[in-house]
Amino acid sequence: MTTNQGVPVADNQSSLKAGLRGPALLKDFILREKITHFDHERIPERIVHARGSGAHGYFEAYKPLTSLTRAAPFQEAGKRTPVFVRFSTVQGERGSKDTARDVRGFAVKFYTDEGNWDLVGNNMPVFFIQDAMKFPDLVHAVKPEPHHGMPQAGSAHDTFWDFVSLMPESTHMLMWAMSDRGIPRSYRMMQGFGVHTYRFVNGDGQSSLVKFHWKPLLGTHSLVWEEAVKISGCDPDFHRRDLWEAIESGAYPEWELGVQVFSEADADKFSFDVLDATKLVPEELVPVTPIGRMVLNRNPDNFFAETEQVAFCTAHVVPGIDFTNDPLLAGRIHSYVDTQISRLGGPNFHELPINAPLAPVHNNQRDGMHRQAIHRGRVSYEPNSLGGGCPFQTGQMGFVPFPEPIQGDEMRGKPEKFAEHYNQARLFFDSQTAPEKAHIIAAFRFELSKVTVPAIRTRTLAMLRNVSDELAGGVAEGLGMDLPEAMPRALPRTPKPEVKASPALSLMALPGEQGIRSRKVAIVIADGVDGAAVAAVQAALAKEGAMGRLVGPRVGPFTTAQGKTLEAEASFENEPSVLFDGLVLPGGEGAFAALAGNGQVREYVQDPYRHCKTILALGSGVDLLAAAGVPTDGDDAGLLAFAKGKANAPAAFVKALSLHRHFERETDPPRV
Ligand code: HDE
Repeated sequence: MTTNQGVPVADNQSSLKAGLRGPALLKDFILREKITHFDHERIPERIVHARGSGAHGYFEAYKPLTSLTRAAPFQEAGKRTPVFVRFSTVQGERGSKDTARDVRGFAVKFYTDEGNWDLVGNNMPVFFIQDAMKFPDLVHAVKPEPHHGMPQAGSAHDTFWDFVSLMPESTHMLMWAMSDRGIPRSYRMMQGFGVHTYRFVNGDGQSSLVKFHWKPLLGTHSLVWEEAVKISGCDPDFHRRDLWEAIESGAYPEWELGVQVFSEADADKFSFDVLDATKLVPEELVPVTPIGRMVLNRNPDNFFAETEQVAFCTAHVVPGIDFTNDPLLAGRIHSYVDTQISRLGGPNFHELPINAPLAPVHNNQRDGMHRQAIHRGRVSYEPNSLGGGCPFQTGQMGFVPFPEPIQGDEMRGKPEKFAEHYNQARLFFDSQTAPEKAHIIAAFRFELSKVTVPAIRTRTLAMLRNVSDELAGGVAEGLGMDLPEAMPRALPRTPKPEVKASPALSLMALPGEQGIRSRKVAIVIADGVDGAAVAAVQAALAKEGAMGRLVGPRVGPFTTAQGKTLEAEASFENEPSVLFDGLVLPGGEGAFAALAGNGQVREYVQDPYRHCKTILALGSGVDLLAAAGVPTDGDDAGLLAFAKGKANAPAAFVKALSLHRHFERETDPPRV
């Protein structure tokens, strides 16, 4: 062990004192160096997206896209570009819970051959506001209220709803945020979107407009609200742990990158403006073409050095990728570099290993806080002759901005199509399945029930009336309110939307291609449990890449009916059933009788039932269901109860588990 100066440390246990019971001495430079460094261990957290988790991986192109773009990752089939991805929540502070109802960040840094490209997106394809001018207002409104610093990581409070109910442009995004997308099951099970319309530019300088989509191979899946609330108590790191464990176990999460490509002429004809980030381009209007896949296969070595210090910037584009005039994007191009300077303590954050491009860097920028590079020689200017002219500019080989013609006079304002706020909100709501609609209504009801100022609730309902009376009526009923008049619209005539229903907007549209891979199932054991049934279920799960975890009244060994020992890895107390995707009560003569009277065990069984998860009960396990008040007589595809056992029960369980949830069981309020 040494000090930071490389001096060997003889004693790392005690400070230097004048006598064993005497005062500590100022000259103890070893103690002072250690404490001073410790005092400065924290850096400012991100203003938004403070809480996040990251992973390394690669992007692999399916085929060359040279006719569309000269961007390095898309030039050859099979070309692999290293990436670092950071997923995040938006509202909460760095230590806040993972399962808050919130938008999730989905930021990808591509270390391309021609420099770093950051695609800094979200898990929702639209945003709350249209113009960067409103971002600080939005964030101030949603963050904990300034007088008392509450609530943490939650939008269910007055200032957020006050702001959004005065900003009808937020209506569409509110639909997404109040939908199940706001409480994903896992970072690995969410879509990602670039949100803004970007440009592809090919080698001839021709440009097309492009929207980016990430599609998870595991499908899109979510939690239910009550489950998310309970998880936030028993495992605030739920999503961080899930991502970490999946990668450690070799179940590498994978996404397909797709693009919607269209021309400016197409865009001009759309009923909405593609520069408006509160609008998406329906897939039924412009299909999504898959262009490659991303695999995350390595956890960071050090959370701080990589996940915390990674600096994503929308300004980081490479030749072949360019911006459009989206006014929200314009603000972001400025903001991200600026924020890194204060967060990472100066302009040299690009030298931190996680931010450094793999492509070589040559320029005449010098000095500044925390400079790592040692520039040699006396030339730090261009043009020069003393350095042989190096480094010299690259001309057409370099980043050449797309020469977009400038139109109009300088002014503050918005194009007319920006004033239509409800067509796509309605499209989203109408395209949801019945349980998803019910969840949206419940989410609005919950959030607004936390709003203390009645006028804010009324104004929000007035806004929702422009989306759907089914939605507004459901929310009003849940709040015991009458429906107000609809909020007046800005445009006298609403542009006619191209698409009336977009099934792709439902989470159910992407069940995934990987079945139950990496899902976690709790298998309850106790003394006397049927060890053969446990083994059969575990084998069936393992075959599909899922994990059966033995949970007991305590951790440690239990004796099976067959006289063998099974080790409970977890207990009812340390891993409540909300942390699992499914539950198995394997049976065994008398195994569960002692548990039936226990309230904690009843809750262990009731929770997955109420959260519409798959449950398998065999033999005496069925009695435990009954003791928990779970009805076993109904027609429920997710509740497999076989009092006399059943040979193919494990296979049936695996099949039912692959459906993720059984919302046909759901009653609201829940019936157990
Ligand atoms: Fe961000 N955003 N943002 N944002 N954002 C930040 O940058 C900002 C917006 C997004 O994992 C900050 O490094 C402005 C849209 C992600 O490190 C900051 C505006 C979208 C992340 C910032 C927006 C995003 C950030 C905070 C409106 C989806 C986390 C710390 C003009 C497309 C990246 C930081 C990570 C982070 C500013 C709007 C996504 C302050 C000014 C729209 C995923 O610079």
